[in-house]
Amino acid sequence: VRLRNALQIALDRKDFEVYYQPIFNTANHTITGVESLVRWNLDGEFVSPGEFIKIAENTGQIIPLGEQVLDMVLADIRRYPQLQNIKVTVNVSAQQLQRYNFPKFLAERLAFHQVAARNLTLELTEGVFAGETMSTIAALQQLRDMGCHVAIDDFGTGFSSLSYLNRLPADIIKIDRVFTHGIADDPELFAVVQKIIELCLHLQKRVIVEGIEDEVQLNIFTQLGVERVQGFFFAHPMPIEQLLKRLVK
Ligand code: G
Ligand code: G
Ligand code: MN
Ligand code: NA
Repeated sequence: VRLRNALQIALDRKDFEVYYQPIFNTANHTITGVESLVRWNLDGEFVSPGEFIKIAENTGQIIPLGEQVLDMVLADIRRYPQLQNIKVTVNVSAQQLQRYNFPKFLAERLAFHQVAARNLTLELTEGVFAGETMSTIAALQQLRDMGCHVAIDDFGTGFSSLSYLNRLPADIIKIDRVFTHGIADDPELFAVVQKIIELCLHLQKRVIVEGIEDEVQLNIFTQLGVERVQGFFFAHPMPIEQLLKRLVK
């Protein structure tokens, strides 16, 4: 309850900021995109999004929070042309798709900020397919029809999934970092991940591997044909000012 109240005050005061974690091309290690990640500075300390996002999802506060994040990201894209040449992803919770007409809201915000839909990728976890599947799939298809890209986040951790991979209206599959962390010393896990990646590429989904923390992991995934990676080995999430320095170079 305490965190919920604090969250409401933070929403009213717009106390949130957005950090960006770069996504890299394995071929030449250039930045091809960034994932936006909300940050909440409460009395000088960051509250973990893992903690407050869950609360916001349970209380419905995820709706206004998601709107504030989206507005901050779109304002950044509009303001910094460097962000218009790369893909910017925004995490979207299932509730945002299920509780109201998210595609319509997004279209309004894109128009307001004068940002093109193709600049934006929406990241949804497999969990969105747990309930109201038909309306969710319809909403995702609508987002793609608008010109946005859709990514499935944390792939492999949900209840899913291979059985409907081909039916998901998604352009991008983000392989969860639990697979990345185990891959170097678990041959069975390696075999599973290899098959998942093969299948994704066969279905012409772009694959992004998350949680790359060392060169061994990077080399393994590069050899498996992965072209996009994200993780602390390359860069942590960072404020926009820091990101801009890396984009100029
Ligand atoms: O940034 P960090 O790794 O601590 O994020 C923890 C979790 O919070 C991740 O699962 C991430 O997807 C989620 N998250 C971060 N920013 C946002 C956001 O703006 N919206 C939603 N819905 N989830 C987010
Ligand atoms: O669930 P989602 O993929 O949206 O979570 C994104 C979060 O993962 C970010 O908040 C970021 O802090 C975290 N993250 C990004 N790269 C790494 C990494 O290499 N290792 C670990 N442990 N976490 C990471
Ligand atoms: Mn994500
Ligand atoms: Na993830």
